[in-house]
Amino acid sequence: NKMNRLLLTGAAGGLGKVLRERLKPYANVLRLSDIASLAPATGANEETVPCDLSDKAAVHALVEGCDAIVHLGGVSVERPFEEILEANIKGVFHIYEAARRHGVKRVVFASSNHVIGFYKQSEHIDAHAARRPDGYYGLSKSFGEDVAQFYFDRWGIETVSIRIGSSFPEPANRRMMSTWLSYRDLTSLIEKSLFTPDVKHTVVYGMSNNREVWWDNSAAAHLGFVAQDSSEVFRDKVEQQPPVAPTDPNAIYQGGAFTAQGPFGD
Ligand code: NAI
Ligand code: 15L
Repeated sequence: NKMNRLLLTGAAGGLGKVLRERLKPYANVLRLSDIASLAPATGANEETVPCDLSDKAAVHALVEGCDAIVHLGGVSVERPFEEILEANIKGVFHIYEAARRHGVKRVVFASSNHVIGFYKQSEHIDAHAARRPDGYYGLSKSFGEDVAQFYFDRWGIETVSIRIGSSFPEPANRRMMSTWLSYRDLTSLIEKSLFTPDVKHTVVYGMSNNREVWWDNSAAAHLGFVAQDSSEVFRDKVEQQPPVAPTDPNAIYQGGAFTAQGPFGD
């Protein structure tokens, strides 16, 4: 499983820094991009291309010559709509238009659990459940999934949209006991997303093999993703935290506190 040139957007971010190391085996050249400054390229296997995703011409130049795209770049938390519009909504559109123009056939899109954040934690859903975005950020990821479906239906560009739960070194709170995705499992899921044939537009929940989960990945079984890690090893540590009030959005909604952000004075 190796391609020639793989583009990683958002490469200066939390997950980008991790994947910069872990995706190396899958491409002869990793093209790393971000609007923020990147550590200099090392060796012949890396190249850095600064780019603002809201700049159409810059994104077209960025994508030219790549075989696949792992699209992590954008605003990753709830923010005023105008910021989300530039980085996420225009950004994802530019990525797909550039993919079409330059013949890229596979995208891995970092979607988010916040496209379904208004489901209750007592509900169990699969990839076909109607989306219930929990803010402007979730709306932008929902739009990204629609763009992915459209570019498959219209142009045959395949995407795996990974609705990432919470991908950090450890679950930071009780909610993340359900949503946690280890870096090892994230890497494995991206590898499957890049190399499984005939994925069309697949939506998959990015979670580890946690004990209590809300999401059913049977609709993405063809990816052959089997999570190796579990949040359970962190349970004792997490449960030392004070209990969460039952009225706290972190205890009610799958999207947790994102459901209660804003307004931003607009
Ligand atoms: P992050 O915020 O650390 O990284 C995002 C990167 O995108 C940053 O380096 C930022 O500079 C870059 N960026 C922002 N606006 C840009 C623009 N206009 N042009 C170019 N680059 C721009 O976020 P993180 O945690 O690394 O997440 C990566 C991706 O995965 C994001 O798309 C996020 O929404 C998604 N995700 C992450 C989750 C997690 O648990 N870490 C959960 C769900 C989704
Ligand atoms: C996300 O989409 C965010 O990018 C990340 O920072 C976490 O907040 C995560 O969701 C989560 O829901 O825990």
